Amino acid sequence: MCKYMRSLSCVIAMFLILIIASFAFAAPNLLENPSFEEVDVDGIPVGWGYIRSGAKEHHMFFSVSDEHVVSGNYSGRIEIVEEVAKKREGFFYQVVPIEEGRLYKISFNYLRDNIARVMPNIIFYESYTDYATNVKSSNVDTSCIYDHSQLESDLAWGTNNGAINFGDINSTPDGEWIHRWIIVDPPAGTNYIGFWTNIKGGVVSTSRRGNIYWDDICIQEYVDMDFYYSVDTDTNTITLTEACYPALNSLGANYMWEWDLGDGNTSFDLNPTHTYDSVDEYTVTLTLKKDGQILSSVSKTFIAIPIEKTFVPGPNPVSDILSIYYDITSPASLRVYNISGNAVLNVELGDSNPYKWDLTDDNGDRVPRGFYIVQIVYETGEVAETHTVYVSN
Ligand SMILES: [Ca+2]
Repeated sequence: MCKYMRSLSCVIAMFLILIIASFAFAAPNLLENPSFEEVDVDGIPVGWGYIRSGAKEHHMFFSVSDEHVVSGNYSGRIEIVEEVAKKREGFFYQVVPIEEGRLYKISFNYLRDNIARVMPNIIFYESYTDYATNVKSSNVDTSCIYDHSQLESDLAWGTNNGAINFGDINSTPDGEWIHRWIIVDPPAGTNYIGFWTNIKGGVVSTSRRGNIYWDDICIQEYVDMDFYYSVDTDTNTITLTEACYPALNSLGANYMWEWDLGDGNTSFDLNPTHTYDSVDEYTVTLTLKKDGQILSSVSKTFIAIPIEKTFVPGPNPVSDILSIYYDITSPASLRVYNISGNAVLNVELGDSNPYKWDLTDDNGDRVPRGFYIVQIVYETGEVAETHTVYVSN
């Protein structure tokens, strides 16, 4: 057992503490006329097909409205006219080509005015020529739902007849714009996504008349951008590791990623390593481009703290065992304090190097998650060095 097996003095170690994460997405909208601003001579929004079923032409009308809008001058409006005691259903729809193996985010807004059921539908097609000529995917299940905005407690995205949908049956009040989004993971073989702004006027109440308004609908490619970091205190480098879904290196040759390391350096590696050379706050941004256009990005801000080492605790953050390599010149003890300054550990150093702390305190209890002050203190009372360590769980 050698107390002084490593000489670490005057080496700069790099510790990074994550502060915040922020996200930005800029993928183009695949829909035509997503805000219903372009209107043809018949008063129908350009780019949107419309279908009525169970209703004759004078039972249901498709148009735009300038009474209720989220943006611009118009929204898409479907009006149900009281008349027929049978199932009536109507929707604006649009179908867009997509790429296999990608996520897509669909966001939309609707406002109900005495409409019994609002039922947006997302349909996956293997092939699509028109409303009557297409092949739907037969593998739609809840695994196609990657994420979605929070829903009222009586609502849930589910599957029905090969589509993803939910039925808002009076879950939301009349007269208010409701904003929602969902991220879908289409089944293999899907080449088109259709979005149906479905309403069902007659199923719940056969005598209702009312309007439904839709505005600012968006279908965009989505990459769930994320990365994490680890610090190697032996080589004094940080390794940034992409944790995106789909994985960046699975996307194809027309995709390119770039790391802005926040100190003027950039990297095009998948998992770059880097050393910062001064104490500062750095924002690392991972940006993904497709065909030269920014698709999405994620940023995280760190504080980098370079220090001279009498000892090196790692890994940091730690969730299991904290290894403390030390280089002391006379008998000393290791002391750990919580962020309130209360001592949680006090042990003499000397029998083994590194000292391995199992994250339990002097009473043998596991310390809670949080920041801890780790010090080596000589018998004389002189503090050799202080480090901050984050116990992550
Ligand atoms: Ca609009």
